[in-house]
Amino acid sequence: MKNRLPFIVAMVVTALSPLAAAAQDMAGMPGMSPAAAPAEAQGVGVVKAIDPSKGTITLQHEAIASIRWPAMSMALKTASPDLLKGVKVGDKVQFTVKPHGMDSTVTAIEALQR
Ligand SMILES: [Cu+2]
Repeated sequence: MKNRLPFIVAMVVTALSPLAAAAQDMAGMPGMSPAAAPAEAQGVGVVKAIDPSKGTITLQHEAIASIRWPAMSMALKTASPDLLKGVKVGDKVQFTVKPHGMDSTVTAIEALQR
């Protein structure tokens, strides 16, 4: 994951942007590369851990074809700590992610039927 994600981001940038050459160099640098931030994507996964102090949630998510993410377990930042209140470890969830390499952010999340 740590090695593959920047490559995946670069692939997405290459596919979407005429500024790909410049954007690849800055992929993963928060705020530096608007071209490296494609539209939000929908994912499904299982909550493996929640860290309220960091505002992160670890999801074992399925592959997300639209942003070329393979299935993996990863810790994600959340747009708001409130997002963590409605879910718990073990929940199967549907989530919205704003992909940006290791700084990808969950912007919405809800538990699916248990
Ligand atoms: Cu992932």
